[in-house]
Amino acid sequence: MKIKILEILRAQGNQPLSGEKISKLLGVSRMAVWKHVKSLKEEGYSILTVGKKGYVLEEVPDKLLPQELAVNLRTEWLGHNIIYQESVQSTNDVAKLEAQNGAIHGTVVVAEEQLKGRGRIQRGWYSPKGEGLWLSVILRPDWLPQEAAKCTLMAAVVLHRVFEKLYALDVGIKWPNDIFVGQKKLVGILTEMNAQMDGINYIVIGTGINVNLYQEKIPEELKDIAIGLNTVLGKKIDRVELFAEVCKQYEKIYAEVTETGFAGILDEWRKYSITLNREVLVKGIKESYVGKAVDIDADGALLVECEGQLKTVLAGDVSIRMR
Ligand code: BT5
Repeated sequence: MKIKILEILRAQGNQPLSGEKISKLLGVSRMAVWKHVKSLKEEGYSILTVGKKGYVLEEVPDKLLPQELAVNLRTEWLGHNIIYQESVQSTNDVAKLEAQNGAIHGTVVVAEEQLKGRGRIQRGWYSPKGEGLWLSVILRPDWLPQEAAKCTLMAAVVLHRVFEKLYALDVGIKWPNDIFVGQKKLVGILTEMNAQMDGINYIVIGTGINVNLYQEKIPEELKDIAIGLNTVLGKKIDRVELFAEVCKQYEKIYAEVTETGFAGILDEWRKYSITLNREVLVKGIKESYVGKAVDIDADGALLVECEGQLKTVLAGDVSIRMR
C-alpha cells in the first residue's frame, strides 16, 4: 500500500492530492492513508501537507530503498529481485546465503553499510553508511566453472562503461579487480563462486563503489589509497541513478558474453588496463618476483615476463604492485 501511495504521489508531481482522493483511488480509509504517509515520512520521505489540498512528495531519502531503485531500473531481468538491508556484515555473504536458498539469477543484494566488507585474501573493505554502492549480483550462468575467473574482468569493464556513459569519466583498470582514478582506488570487485566439476551453481560478483565518501572520515591507512566519485567529479552523486546504470550494463554484458563469449570483453579490458606494459611486483604465497606485465590470456590470467620466462599469474591469492 505504501508503495502504491508513493506511485500516486510521484505521478502527481508538485500538484497536491488530498488524502480523500488517495483513499478513494486505493479503496482504503483516509486514516489508513494518513498512517502510511506517516510511516513514509519516518523512512525519510519528505511529504508536504499543503493546506487542505493534500499531500505533495517533495523529496525522496538518500537511500537505496528497493522502491526507489525499481522506479529507475531499465533492465529486463537483472535487479528485478532486490534484497536491501540497512546494515550487513558483507553483501557477498548475504548473497551467497540467498543463492544457497534459491535466489533467482539476477538477484541484487545492496546495503547502506557493511560492517565486515571483504576484499581478497582476508583483506577488508571500508564501507561506510550511505557513502557507497556496496552491492552483490547473483548470477547462475550456464558456463563451465573455469569461466568464472573472468567475471571479475567482466565487472571491471561494466564499471568502465558505466563511468564513461554517466560521467564521461575514463577510469583505469588494475588487474584483476580494481578501478583506479589516477593513483587512487575508486572500486574494488570480489567474485565468489559455488560450483561442481561440470557446472556453476552460482556466482556472486561483489562491487564496492566509493560514491559519496567523506574525505575527512576516511581512516588514516586508506587516506592515500581510497577516493570517492564525489571527489573525482566535484559534486554529490545520485546513487539511485548509478545503481540503475550498473544493473543495465551488467545485464548487457552478460548477454554479450552468453552470445559471443569473453574474447571481446577481454579486448575491451586490455584497452582500459593500467597494468599492461608496466613493471609489476607479484607477491604470492610461495614466491615474489618483479617482471613486466605483457598481456592477459584467454582465461583472464596475467602474463608476466620475468627473466626471459613468461609466468602465468592467477587472480585469487596474489597481490600486484605496479612500479
Ligand atoms: C577488493 O579487494 O578490492 C575487493 C573489494 C570488494 C568490495 C565489495 S563491496 C560489496 C561486496 N561485499 C563485500 O564484502 N565485498 C564486496 P582487494 O583487492 O583485496 O583490496 C582490498 C584493499 O583495498 C584493502 O586492503 C585496502 O587497502 C583497500 N581498501 C579497503 N577499502 C577501500 C575502499 N573503500 N576504497 C578503496 N580502497 C579500499
